[in-house]
Amino acid sequence: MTKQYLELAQTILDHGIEKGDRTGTGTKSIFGYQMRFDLQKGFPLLTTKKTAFGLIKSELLWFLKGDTNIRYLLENKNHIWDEWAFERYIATDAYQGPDMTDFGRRSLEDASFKNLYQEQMAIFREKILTDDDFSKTYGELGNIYGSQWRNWKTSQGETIDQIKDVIEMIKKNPDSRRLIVSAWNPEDVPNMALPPCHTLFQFYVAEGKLSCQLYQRSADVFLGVPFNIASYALLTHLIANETGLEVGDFVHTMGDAHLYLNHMDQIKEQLTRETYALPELIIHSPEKSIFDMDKEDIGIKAYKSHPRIKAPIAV
Ligand code: DHF
Ligand code: TMP
Repeated sequence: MTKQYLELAQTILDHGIEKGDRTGTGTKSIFGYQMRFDLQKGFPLLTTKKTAFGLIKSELLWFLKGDTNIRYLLENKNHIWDEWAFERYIATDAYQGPDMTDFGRRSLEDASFKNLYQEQMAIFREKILTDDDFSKTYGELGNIYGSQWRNWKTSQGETIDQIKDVIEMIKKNPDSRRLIVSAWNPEDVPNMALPPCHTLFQFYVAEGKLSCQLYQRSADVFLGVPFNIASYALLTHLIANETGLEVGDFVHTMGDAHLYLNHMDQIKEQLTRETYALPELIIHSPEKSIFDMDKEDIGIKAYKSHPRIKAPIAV
């Protein structure tokens, strides 16, 4: 698995085209790429860089709850969505602190600004955790994944629970070619903190095994992709458990697959590292419904990896 990931990175280094992007960071990018991981051969968590499975798990459980407010993530010490909630907050009149325009880029270039930003971010996090009214308004990321997966709004004023429906369909009609969940809702895209990167996924059942294919429109290969692979592998395991199937393949299809220009040293370091055997996923309480799973119910065994490599995230 790790080898396939490194091959993707090497392909972008060799053939990627330098391209500007929304965040102003700059990328090397290719368009259209596919990887396939046999989930029977171990759980696809990168071994050439320590990858935080705990964060991947709490983010997925958060999506599955239909939650789009970062308070739950903060309660679980998960900060991967903080910047996008903060970005929305500073654009409102409620924010009265120093100018935070372009905080992501400026904090990389200016150490004293970085201090100022970290102070404001710390205040923001504390308020999200302690002030109910504040968190209801400013902890919200809009109708991102959780909302589209569990509460897709219809033109009739009803909601569709795509996850519940797809589980029912897998059980009743496993041969169906319509086993799809879409997070891309064109009407809602303008109101999201970040339009869904993992846009649409489809399940496939054959010989008692459940496979899943994801279409990811935009893929940050150094930071986002290791999380995305493990997250969809975990989702496939959970849905297979729920529907009484074994796991099959996770197929990862990407649109714009890019390496940010400030991740080049980090990815090159990773490319020098040897791979280890993959860990194993353990579902401790397989009898539980997917909707009642807690983080204690899911674990990873025998994860051996090289140390973490830090990299700045493009906001
Ligand atoms: N924006 C960009 N530019 N890239 C992303 O991958 C991305 N992902 C988002 C939201 N916006 C994004 C949600 N997922 C990290 C990983 C996934 C993620 C957001 C952030 C991340 O920063 N990972 C670091 C630190 C993890 C930690 O806190 O320990 C890593 O080293 O993996
Ligand atoms: P974009 O909306 O301009 O495409 O920017 C989104 C960035 O975030 C892009 O670099 C892709 C990255 N990303 C991932 O790779 N995986 C994710 O799960 C998320 C949410 C974002």
